[in-house]
Amino acid sequence: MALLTILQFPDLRLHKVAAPVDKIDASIRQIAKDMAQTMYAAAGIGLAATQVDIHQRIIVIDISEERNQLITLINPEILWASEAKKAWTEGCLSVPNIFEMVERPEHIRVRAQNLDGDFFELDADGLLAVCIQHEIDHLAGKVFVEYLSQLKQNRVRTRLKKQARRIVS
Ligand code: K1U
Ligand code: ZN
Repeated sequence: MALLTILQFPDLRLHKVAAPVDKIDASIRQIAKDMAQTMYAAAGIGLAATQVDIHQRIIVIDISEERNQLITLINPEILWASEAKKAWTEGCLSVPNIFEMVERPEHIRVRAQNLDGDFFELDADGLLAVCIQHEIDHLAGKVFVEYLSQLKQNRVRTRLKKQARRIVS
């Protein structure tokens, strides 16, 4: 297993669109394992392959407090999203120390494949629904700060630049 490097916003590679996985083989299973290890090491609740510069439709998620309920979604697609929306505070391992409210559909149904290639459907609400939508956005090259007003996005960029300067000095 290996820890992967997480790309940091505004790295342009975060905006690449991920391709579908056509064969779920040993190399895909290894990527998913490494992604899970990277997510746990970074204390995140989700990670999309895009964030580790792998542009294939692979997501790992674990929202459990015990950190023992790993969900791997290969080729995830949202089948249905509720009209009802809810705002949650989101964070992102690619945008460190920035937490902002984003409004998204409250309930979703997702279809994906597991590591054996079997299709499954998942109904999600609450934090799981938020996290799945956030990760599927990454696969489309979208970072959560893009939901914010231009003014807030500029403030985020300024805060990230200041953080980076603090780390260097
Ligand atoms: O995509 C990522 O970078 C992972 C991200 C997932 C996420 C968290 C919160 C809302 C939507 C998506 C994180 O894990 S950020 C760090 C974190 O553990 C966290 C932040 C806020 C609330 C709960 C957890
Ligand atoms: Zn993220």
